[in-house]
Amino acid sequence: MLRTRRSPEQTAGRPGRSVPKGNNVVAGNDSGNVSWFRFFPATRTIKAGQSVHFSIASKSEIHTMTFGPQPSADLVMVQPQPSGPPRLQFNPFMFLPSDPVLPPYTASNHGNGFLNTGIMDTNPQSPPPSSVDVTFPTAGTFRYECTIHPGMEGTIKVE
Ligand SMILES: [Cu+2]
Repeated sequence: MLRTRRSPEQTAGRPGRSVPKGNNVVAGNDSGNVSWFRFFPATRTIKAGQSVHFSIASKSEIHTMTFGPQPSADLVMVQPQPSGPPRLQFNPFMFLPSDPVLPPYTASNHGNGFLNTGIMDTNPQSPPPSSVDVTFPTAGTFRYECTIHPGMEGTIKVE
């Protein structure tokens, strides 16, 4: 009998096992002490007018789904003061939702296609949500990134 052996890379963690079905995208995944800074699946295809249900699986990380231009590479904003030390402030464009209620994504939100879910986490005691729905009324290919983890990116294809 012929058997297929899996390499250690294929069996360790196996993030592919967690790929959700339907119009779901899951950010991150924990596997033992390893956190996967990826979106599952990396590309999700939906029909125009449908919504994507973004959620977070990682118990140890926070993530955002941010469309359009990335707000800034700087997690912390430095504001010089007339006197004394500069004021340090977390960049709200990275952490907070772009809108009080997320509107449909049209690639021209805020004039430049910016839409940020804001931080999500899995802690029910904390203010950030663990899931967000975004509706895509028009066809197109829309890239998004996590502002917290450079290189953590995904694509929504709307047909
Ligand atoms: Cu992230």
